[in-house]
Amino acid sequence: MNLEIIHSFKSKLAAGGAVYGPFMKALDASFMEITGYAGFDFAILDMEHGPAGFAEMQNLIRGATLGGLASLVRTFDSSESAISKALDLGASGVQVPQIQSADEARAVVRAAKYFPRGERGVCRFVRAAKYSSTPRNDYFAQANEALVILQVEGQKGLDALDGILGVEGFDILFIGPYDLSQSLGVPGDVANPKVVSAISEITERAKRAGVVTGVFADTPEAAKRWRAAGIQYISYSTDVGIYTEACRGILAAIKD
Ligand code: 3PY
Ligand code: MG
Repeated sequence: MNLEIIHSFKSKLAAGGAVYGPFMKALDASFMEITGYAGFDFAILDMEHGPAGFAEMQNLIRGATLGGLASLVRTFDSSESAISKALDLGASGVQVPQIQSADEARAVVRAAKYFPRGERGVCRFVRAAKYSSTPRNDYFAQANEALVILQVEGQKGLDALDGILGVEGFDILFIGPYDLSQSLGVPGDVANPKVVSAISEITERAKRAGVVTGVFADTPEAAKRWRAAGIQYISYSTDVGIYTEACRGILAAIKD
């Protein structure tokens, strides 16, 4: 894990600023470097909807670090192994989908932190500890700095929101508009007033609880709107979506 990157990410948030980054599905670490060199703050390496396994993940994390990006692994679920394997590879943090209760949120924090915050499986012969080169006491203290991001994106999560917001030890509550749209009966229609008002309500409740929020946006207008509403962690589109739009834009500009 790269502490400098984690500290710079956290200090931007603590100063009330915003951080921006795309979800990544591509398996080539060059795209992680490119994303960082282009000026994004973080990348979300997607194990929920992307093809990468853990072996690819470690190279993607290396690429992110070279590009100066915080590497946040979206785990495929909230299991202990999905979380600790991603952190062992040296990710800056984990982003866990579909959190549905305060108990589940507490279990995620327990799996992501060492004593006294949690019960993360202990091994220092991992990339995150420079394969044992980091002195052991330093490693176990530093490792608890890794970011924990919880996704709330369904009716059950909404029903349990106050309990989830009260859990100690996570950094950001992330709202997933797409899954939310499905659970509100308008699948995929993320601009629907039902979805927009649910996101606004979650944001306001999180603000009152002193919790930093994040959201996914796939248009510049949505990203700006949510930033203006006080959301600080703005995940913008995906590597493949950005590439698709760029290809279409180029063709539209050059074809008769
Ligand atoms: C969602 O919108 O459901 C996400 O998980 C992020 O795109
Ligand atoms: Mg989702």
